[in-house]
Amino acid sequence: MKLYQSNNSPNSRRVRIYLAEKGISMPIVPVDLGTGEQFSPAYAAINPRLAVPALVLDDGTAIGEVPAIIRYLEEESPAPPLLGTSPRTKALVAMWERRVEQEGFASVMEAVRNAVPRLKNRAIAGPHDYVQIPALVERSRQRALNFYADFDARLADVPFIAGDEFSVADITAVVTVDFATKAAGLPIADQHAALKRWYETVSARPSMAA
Ligand SMILES: N[C@@H](CCC(=O)N[C@@H](CS)C(=O)NCC(=O)O)C(=O)O
Repeated sequence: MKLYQSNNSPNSRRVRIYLAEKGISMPIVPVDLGTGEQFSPAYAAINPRLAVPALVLDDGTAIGEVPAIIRYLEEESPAPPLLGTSPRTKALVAMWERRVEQEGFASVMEAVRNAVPRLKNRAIAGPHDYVQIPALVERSRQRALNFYADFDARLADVPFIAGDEFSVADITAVVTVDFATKAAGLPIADQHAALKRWYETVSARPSMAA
């Protein structure tokens, strides 16, 4: 197996953290988004969506999309479990991770991609060009702030996003907070004490350096 990824890609970081949590190592192939390597014919043959990360199996099968990559790795290496263990916890992890992705990660991504000058015609990653819509930025930032407030309320009741156990939902949420802080100037506000407590606990895990 090989992982095609980029060091400054938040989606790639989700997989790198997952691999570190599981203790899985594999060859890492860098894809330079700065020079547009994702558009090269060689990479398009691996992932026609022209996005990182992509996992290539020994038989040549290429898997794109972070949740699909993680699903494959979890089936192959179930311990320690990061996608839940029972029907109940598997569903809860899937629900919470999807919520983090849609309400948090996607909002921050939209705020950044519609604002950064070098992404002028690349407001959405993938094979099609989309112009930026500056009016979306403020709404996306508001959605990100609502994500913080809603997940602060959630984390007042439970230690981790999906409940009692650390899971991929926490990985996606940490990547969201770090990306929001660095790329959108949206750190967690002091008033969100539960979210801050959770963030300090989970970001101290060695995997988060990945
Ligand atoms: N839904 C995809 C999103 C992948 C994605 O958007 N990756 C970004 C990097 S974080 C990318 O490849 N960007 C290339 C570009 O902007 O052209 C996934 O889950 O893997």
